[in-house]
Amino acid sequence: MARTKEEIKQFLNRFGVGPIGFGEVPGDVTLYEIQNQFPRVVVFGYPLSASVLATIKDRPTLIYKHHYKTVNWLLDQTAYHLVRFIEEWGSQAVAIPASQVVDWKEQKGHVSHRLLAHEAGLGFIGRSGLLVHPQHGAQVRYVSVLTDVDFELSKKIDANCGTCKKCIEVCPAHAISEDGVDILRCYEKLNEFAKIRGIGQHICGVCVKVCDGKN
Ligand code: B12
Ligand code: SF4
Ligand code: SF4
Repeated sequence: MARTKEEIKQFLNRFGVGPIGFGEVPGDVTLYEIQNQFPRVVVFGYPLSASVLATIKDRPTLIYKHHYKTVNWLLDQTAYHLVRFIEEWGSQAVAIPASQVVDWKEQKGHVSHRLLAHEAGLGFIGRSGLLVHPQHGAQVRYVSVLTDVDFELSKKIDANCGTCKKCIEVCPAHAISEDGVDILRCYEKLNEFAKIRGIGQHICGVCVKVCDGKN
């Protein structure tokens, strides 16, 4: 069993991925379109470039938009390769798109990477609503591969933001408070940003930039 986990890690390391976690898919989780019930999940991420994040002040920059798309592409490509790797063992796996909306009204993906990343021991959900990794903070984008491979689970991280309030202070939509994020407010601001020439995506990056895991 442990061997399987190590083999997956070694395989992913060939692609230069960052954090990798192994979790259980909660029984009550809603999966859009996917019929099979996969009991396990491998979640992994690529850290964002510090130099690209440094270009962000109070709105997304064009280079951040490009980086966002590049990292999503890398995540989807690597997840595809991991699915093939697992299928060659005769097991099943499905890659959840890095950033695809399937329910526009509720703004939901096939399943939440943040929820699964928390299950896979990669961090805690911070005040910003983002998944905060102990070393990288929120500066990682994630992807999930659901599978029936029965590997050993990673230990969940039981931590929180403590006294940090950095994202509350900088959010251009004033959407973050001590109690969490008002996602509607955030979404309205991201709608505004999407109209900036050349951006065209619901992105921002301000809460990501300040959450560097150094508090
Ligand atoms: C649609 C979407 C949006 C919508 C918001 C929708 C929403 N309600 O969350 C909009 C367009 C507004 C948006 C904005 C942003 N997004 Co977005 N988005 C998505 C997408 C495609 C689907 C999210 C979804 O299904 N949400 C539904 C709800 C139910 O799930 P959730 O919010 O993800 O998870 C919550 C619950 O599960 C719960 N929860 C889970 N475990 C636990 C445990 C405990 C103890 C508790 C209390 C709660 C709890 O809290 C979670 C966080 O609020 C995901 C990709 C994906 N498939 O996950 C990316 C994703 C969430 N986005 C991401 C990012 C980075 C952003 C932005 C910073 C934009 C940018 N790239 O510049 C902002 C940040 C907004 C914010 N502060 O949260 C990253 C987050 C990475 C990270 N480190 O956390 C993701 C995971 C994409 C990726 N591949 O990495 N996004
Ligand atoms: S910036 Fe600070 S308060 Fe905000 S999510 Fe990150 S650790 Fe939590
Ligand atoms: S993505 Fe931007 S607007 Fe949304 S919560 Fe983060 S800082 Fe605020």
